[in-house]
Amino acid sequence: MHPPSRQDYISINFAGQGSGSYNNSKQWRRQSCWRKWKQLSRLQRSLILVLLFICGIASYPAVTEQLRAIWREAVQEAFRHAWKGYKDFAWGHDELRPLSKSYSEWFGLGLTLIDALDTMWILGLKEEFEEAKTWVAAELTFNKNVDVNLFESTIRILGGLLSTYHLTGDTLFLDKAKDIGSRLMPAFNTPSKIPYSDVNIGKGTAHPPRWTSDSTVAEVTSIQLEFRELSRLTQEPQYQAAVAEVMKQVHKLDGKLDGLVPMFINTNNGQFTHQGIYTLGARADSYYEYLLKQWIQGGKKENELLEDYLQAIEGVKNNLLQKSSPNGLTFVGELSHGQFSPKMDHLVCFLPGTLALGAYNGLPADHMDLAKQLMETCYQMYIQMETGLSPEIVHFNMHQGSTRDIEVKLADRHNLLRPETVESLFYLYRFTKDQKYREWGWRILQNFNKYTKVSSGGYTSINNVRDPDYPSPRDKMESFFLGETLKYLYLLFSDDPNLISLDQYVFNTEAHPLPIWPSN
Ligand code: DMJ
Repeated sequence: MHPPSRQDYISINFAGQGSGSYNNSKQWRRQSCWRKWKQLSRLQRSLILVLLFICGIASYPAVTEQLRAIWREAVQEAFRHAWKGYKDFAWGHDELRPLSKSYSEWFGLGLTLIDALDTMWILGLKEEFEEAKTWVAAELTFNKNVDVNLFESTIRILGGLLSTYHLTGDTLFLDKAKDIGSRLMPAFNTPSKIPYSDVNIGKGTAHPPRWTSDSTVAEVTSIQLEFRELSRLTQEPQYQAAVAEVMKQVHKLDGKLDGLVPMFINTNNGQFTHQGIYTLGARADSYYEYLLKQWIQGGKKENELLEDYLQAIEGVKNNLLQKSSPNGLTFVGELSHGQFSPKMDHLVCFLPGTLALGAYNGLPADHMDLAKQLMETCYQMYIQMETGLSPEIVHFNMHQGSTRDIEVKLADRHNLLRPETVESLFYLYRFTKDQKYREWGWRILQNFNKYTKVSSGGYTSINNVRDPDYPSPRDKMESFFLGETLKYLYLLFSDDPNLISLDQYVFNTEAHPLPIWPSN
């Protein structure tokens, strides 16, 4: 690992006047300037000050634009570095292992490459995009005897192919999307129509995990944007029908608490299991995100989705929201059989962005207030750590007399290069134009560069965000670092609100933009 290679400062040189005995010491220059200033009349001085003030104001946008351009270039540079590692050591495989200069397979489908396609397009990395496209055309086949996770392959592969089709207009990606979409359909052949977690895309068989017949609630309710879009594009209704059936059932189910859902659902009887535990983190998170986003995707007409979303946000406020001590950070904890736990996953940091998106789309203004408070908390989860990177899970102190707001257990100190905080920063900046959100994102990017960049190429997850001397690299670059984290950072630093306009697109939970459906 090495520190960031770029130093982002602007250096300005004043040309000195030549003279016989050249004295250019700082002190001499300062005295000489001061003498000249004193010789000016009061009017002259005032005029100069006014001029300087006007120049300052006039040049401010240009200077800040120059800075943003530097930040965007830094994201492109980070992407190229990540891509170099992937290309050199993991080309066509699922994930780069940057330290061992090798790769790991999950589904054996070139996951990182597919997840990164639309990021390259958005970042303007045409050369990299073309070589990836050549691989998709020549090598990507789904006719393989492999088990894939329905949710992960939907959000990363189907979502990535659909968004790349929309951005490029190239039907290669639509054809591939249709192929994987139809191969995932056997997952819905269950007694309850709640899909199994795993599908063999070569054999056309599906099954739950070996130890249970349950599926994860977030997984079965966060595949809808992609399958609905596939139906719209192909005019084949079976994809939309399958995922709508899941939403219809979940809408009616008992076992919710003020709109909050348990984490598991049984594929035989369609009922929630492991009831009484409520979280906005792992296994439930994107259920809430997709309620809002499906409503937006479909033109804000599907009232049940909106009702469920609004009720759930009230459920969060009434049951999971607390403030930490001593500094009063607002956080979202968890509830287990009536017992509150001040535990918050980094995954929950999608929520400020989702709340802000809802408020932008006409939902209550206090959703935006809450978004801003939670955004601050998520940022604190980074800067209060010694590396300036968030751990996977934090616990907040709530008792009087605490000296720090955030505690991290030994087992929770890892950082997987996750996107949720920079994702929310992107939304908050788009809707408020408050520059602080960009500055926070810039600091986070610098910390990724400092502690997770591997010199031979790629970035790595780390084990310990609290040890800047040895963050203990894990030797894995998750595909979402390219699919999501770097994409959201680039969009955060972009001044063009039409670069993926939020009036035209809705991002799936893997940061792949899908079109909002035209009203006709
Ligand atoms: C991604 O695959 C998606 O963002 C998902 O919704 C949550 N987990 C990872 C990123 O953290």
